[in-house]
Amino acid sequence: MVSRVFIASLLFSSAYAVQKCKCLPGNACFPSQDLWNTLSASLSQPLISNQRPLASPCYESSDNFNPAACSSLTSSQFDVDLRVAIPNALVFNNWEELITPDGQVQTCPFDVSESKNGTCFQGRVPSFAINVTSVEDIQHTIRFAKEHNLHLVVKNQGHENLGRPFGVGSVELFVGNLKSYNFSDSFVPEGAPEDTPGQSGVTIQPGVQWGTLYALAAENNKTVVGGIGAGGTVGAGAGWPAGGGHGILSPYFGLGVDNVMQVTVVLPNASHVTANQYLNPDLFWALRGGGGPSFGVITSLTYRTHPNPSFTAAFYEVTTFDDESTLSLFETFNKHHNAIADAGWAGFWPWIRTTNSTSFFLTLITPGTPPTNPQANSTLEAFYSDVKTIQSANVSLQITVDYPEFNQWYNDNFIDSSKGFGFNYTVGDAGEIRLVVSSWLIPRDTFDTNPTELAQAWMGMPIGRTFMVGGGAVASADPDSAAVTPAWRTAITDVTIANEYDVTATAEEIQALRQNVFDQVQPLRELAPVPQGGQYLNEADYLEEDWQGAYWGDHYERLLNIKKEVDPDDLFIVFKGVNSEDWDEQVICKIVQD
Ligand SMILES: Cc1cc2nc3c(=O)[nH]c(=O)nc-3n(C[C@H](O)[C@H](O)[C@H](O)COP(=O)(O)OP(=O)(O)OC[C@H]3O[C@@H](n4cnc5c(N)ncnc54)[C@H](O)[C@@H]3O)c2cc1C
Ligand SMILES: *[C@@H]1O[C@H](CO)[C@@H](O)[C@H](O)[C@H]1NC(C)=O
Ligand SMILES: *[C@@H]1O[C@H](CO)[C@@H](O)[C@H](O)[C@H]1NC(C)=O
Ligand SMILES: *[C@@H]1O[C@H](CO)[C@@H](O)[C@H](O)[C@H]1NC(C)=O
Ligand SMILES: *[C@@H]1O[C@H](CO)[C@@H](O)[C@H](O)[C@H]1NC(C)=O
Ligand SMILES: *[C@@H]1O[C@H](CO)[C@@H](O)[C@H](O)[C@H]1NC(C)=O
Ligand SMILES: *[C@@H]1O[C@H](CO)[C@@H](O)[C@H](O)[C@H]1NC(C)=O
Ligand SMILES: *[C@@H]1O[C@H](CO)[C@@H](O)[C@H](O)[C@H]1NC(C)=O
Ligand SMILES: *[C@@H]1O[C@H](CO)[C@@H](O)[C@H](O)[C@H]1NC(C)=O
Ligand SMILES: CC(=O)N[C@H]1CO[C@H](CO)[C@@H](O)[C@@H]1O
Repeated sequence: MVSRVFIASLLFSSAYAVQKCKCLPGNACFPSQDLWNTLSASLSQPLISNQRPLASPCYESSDNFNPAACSSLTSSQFDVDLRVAIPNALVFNNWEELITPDGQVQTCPFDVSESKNGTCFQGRVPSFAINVTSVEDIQHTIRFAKEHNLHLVVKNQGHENLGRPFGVGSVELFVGNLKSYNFSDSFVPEGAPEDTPGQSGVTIQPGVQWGTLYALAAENNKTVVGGIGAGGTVGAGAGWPAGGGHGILSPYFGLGVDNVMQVTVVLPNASHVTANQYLNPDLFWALRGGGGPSFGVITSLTYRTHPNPSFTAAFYEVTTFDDESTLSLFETFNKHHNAIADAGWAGFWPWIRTTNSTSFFLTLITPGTPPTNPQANSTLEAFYSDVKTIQSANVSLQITVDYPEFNQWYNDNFIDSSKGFGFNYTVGDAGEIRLVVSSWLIPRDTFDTNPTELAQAWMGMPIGRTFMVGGGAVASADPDSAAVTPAWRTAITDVTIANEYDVTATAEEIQALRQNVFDQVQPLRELAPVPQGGQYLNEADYLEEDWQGAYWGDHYERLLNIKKEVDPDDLFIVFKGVNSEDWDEQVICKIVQD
């Protein structure tokens, strides 16, 4: 019912002419219970109907009111492992909520006393979910959604940050339980010429998480280019590669998309196809950076695997106590940045600024113990040495640690938090479960030409989460070999920021936080404008205006053409996704301006 009110206000409050709308619960076109039962009978698991928000058992007005379940869920509501594993929650739960056109924030908070008169709003939580365990589950659902013009969404591990895995009145394909994998020393893409030599690779289903895959790779004495985050719960096989995928091993082995050898996918017409350099090459290109789920539902993906060398890791922390010293520190690092990257170091250089101090951290690795690159030691020591000339800069940590293999470094930084150093002791991940983010890809030239202007931009960011993951193999790949913006090929660092907020935030306050992250990044948009700069699709700014240019640069037109061919009926449109221009923010109605 909520959705009907919403759609009515959308229709009558704007000067737009409506072209076509998805069919929502409450609309006459919505499938009857009998039809849903028929769909359910075709699925491997029972259809989840009347799916409710996580906190719904806490509400007396809910069908599923259950004080015991409420109390258990209340204590685990911030548990990321729970949020990734279930279909009715996202990691960032602000995307479970709906901000209506008249500025109401429709939530279902755990603290019922805070709630809007005890109403658990459905928000953007899909009422119907398919617990996918097979390709056929996806195919049956796609045919059903197409026949009834439903709003179909796809959730994997739910870390995405524009709310795309959910939607008002939507039907959800939950693929997060697909967790098989298979290592091979002789992988040959389907359709390859007969004498094609096999390569070392791993085939995974979407729900395999990076933490799991790193551990499995280590057992096989291999590495895989992957994402990093506390706990390792980001999905390895869907949203991450579809958006590009960057990781600390990227300077050595390329972006995620550069390591994909093959994808299998269920297309919007329900065909299950294989895409690689030989079969469906246009689709293969689009799937590697075009954004999920715009080109279909990925059912498996094969990554190249790499050797598992030893690494030297450097950990460093310096604190400054006045703006002059902070600016000087930032400038100093910016001037050393490219030399450090060129000498083989990769990793993070985040900072956190509070009222009276700024802490700046390095969490870097370079292959080899001692480093294979002869410049590695001296370039970093040169930076350390320059920091000593900055007044009021207090170095509290400066160590190097030898790791016999990659996964031990990963473990010390993201899994075991007992070491007293590493990523977990820097700024960590954005901690809360409600946030808005922004990011910008900084070309290497900008560090050389504008170190002071960049330092001034950092001064305006209370927390910078900065990934030195470009250059090297990322830069040497053909910019047109995958759909990701060509800006990735000249970028050297990806700067990301986030604003966290409370469950009681009003629509106006949320808008102000979105504007705030947008504004923090504005100096970077001006210093490194599209197409030289760009934005990482998987760390997207809600307010980005030229999102087509920022995510894809001059690849957008080709992507749009492929999208129109593969998905002519707009089944898989997402907010700021390919061919979403004429759709409203909630992807309910396609609108054309009068
Ligand atoms: C703590 C944290 C750390 C991160 N670290 C990194 C990092 O180091 N490097 C990096 O590059 N990114 C990183 N990210 C960003 C991450 O890549 C994105 O959030 C990504 O979208 C997560 O994918 P998912 O499968 O876990 O999530 P989901 O939110 O479930 O899915 C992401 C997107 O893919 C779509 N989708 C889901 N399943 C499929 C499918 N089977 N086929 C097609 N589309 C599908 C969804 O609709 C959604 O649009 C990080 C994010 C967080 C929160
Ligand atoms: C809660 O209910 C009261 C009485 O019905 C009403 O006056 C008030 O506006 C409601 N508050 C909210 C936040 O909806
Ligand atoms: C989905 O199916 C799997 C396999 O049967 C099961 O373990 C899991 O509990 C189901 N999830 C939901 C939310 O029904
Ligand atoms: C793994 O791959 C091998 C060879 O590519 C194949 O024979 C085997 O069936 C696969 N196993 C699984 C579980 O997919
Ligand atoms: C693992 O691989 C590395 C090189 O990639 C090699 O040096 C090392 O000996 C291997 N370790 C084992 C236990 O096989
Ligand atoms: C910052 O410095 C001011 C003035 O020296 C002091 O009053 C305040 O308590 C300090 N704040 C913090 C968070 O340390
Ligand atoms: C450089 O080498 C010296 C001597 O081995 C060592 O103490 C120091 O930690 C190294 N520094 C870096 C940044 O690798
Ligand atoms: C400076 O760093 C040292 C450790 O090297 C630490 O003991 C000290 O507290 C720091 N001083 C300030 C003012 O933070
Ligand atoms: C499904 O779509 C693909 C891509 O557009 C097309 O090549 C294929 O022929 C279609 N299959 C069917 C059965 O229509
Ligand atoms: C500073 C920081 O991020 N600390 C975190 C380290 O990791 C544990 C869990 O693994 C968190 O509880 C800490 O908050």
